[in-house]
Amino acid sequence: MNTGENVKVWARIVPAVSLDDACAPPMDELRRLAYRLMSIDQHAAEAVHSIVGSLTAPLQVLVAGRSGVGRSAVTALLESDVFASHRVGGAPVIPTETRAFDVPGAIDPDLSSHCVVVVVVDALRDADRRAVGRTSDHCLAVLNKADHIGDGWEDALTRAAEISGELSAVTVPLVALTGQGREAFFGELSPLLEMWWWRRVDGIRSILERVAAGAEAAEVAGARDEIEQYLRTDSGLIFAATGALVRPELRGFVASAPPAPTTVEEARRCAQWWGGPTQREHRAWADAISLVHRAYVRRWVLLGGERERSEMSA
Ligand SMILES: Nc1nc2c(ncn2[C@@H]2O[C@H](COP(=O)(O)OP(=O)(O)OP(=O)(O)O)[C@@H](O)[C@H]2O)c(=O)[nH]1
Ligand SMILES: [Mg+2]
Repeated sequence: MNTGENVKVWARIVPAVSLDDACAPPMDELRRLAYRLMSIDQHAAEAVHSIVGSLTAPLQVLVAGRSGVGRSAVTALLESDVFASHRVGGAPVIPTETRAFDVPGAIDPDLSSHCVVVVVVDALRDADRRAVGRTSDHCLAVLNKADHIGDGWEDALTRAAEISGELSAVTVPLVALTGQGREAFFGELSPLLEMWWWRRVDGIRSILERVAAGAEAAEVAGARDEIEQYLRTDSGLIFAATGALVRPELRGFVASAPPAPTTVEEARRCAQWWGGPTQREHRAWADAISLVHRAYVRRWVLLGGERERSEMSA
């Protein structure tokens, strides 16, 4: 469930003001890798190009809910000038109205692999809870038609907070027809879309490993080395680890982990925490957790930590 506390998880390794700041340099590194591969292995170069393309491909946000709650109006608001120009890591956002929930004789739409806005109105129904339950953690609830709630905006905010508790999802009041409440709505939706974008980054490493293995099998000299070298660079490692950090199975760890390091001492503490005994016992150790650990060791070195004197390795 999106209860709000995990937003900006991606800024835990590299403190960055905006996602653009965090992702532009590593995306340039990937482009440079593709360029270097062009003279070695055309197939591998194209694969890396398409990875960069997939990062900037449109990001779909589904607008779901029961019939008549205002899905079309909310979709239209997301398509309006203010939000329409919004980009996430270079990717445009495409709002899409789903079929209605709770239509007799029809199966409810599948929301599991998307970023979702669930539109509800006052007086929740089981179908609303079901819709939120279908969305993994990428869901924001909108309490639409807030102009019909109580005596003013304060009442709408209070009701949205109650509904947020009932749904276990961040809920914002909105009047989709007039746009009242849209700043808070867009403000809550952006970090959700950013988390979703980092999921794309999380898939890169395994694709690159496959491309490297393919180059090896095809006996193209040098391509595998180039890719493996990229994966070992500070940029490649930290980018991949940031993607791994947004995995749902690490949510508990991330919540209790030290915040983003800005000093060498803080980075040392992060590296030690992520490399600690409890973490090593977790089934995600060999993959996600050890990757995050190694990224913090790199951050520690980049901030001035001296590798020789330490027992830390990466
Ligand atoms: N008062 C008020 N009415 C709204 C608001 N948003 C939508 N409506 C009205 O609610 C009705 C349904 O809105 P839609 O956006 O068509 O709802 P929908 O969920 O797309 O409906 P279907 O696609 O027909 O199932 C329309 O008459 C809208 O004008 C709102 O914020 N306040
Ligand atoms: Mg509609």
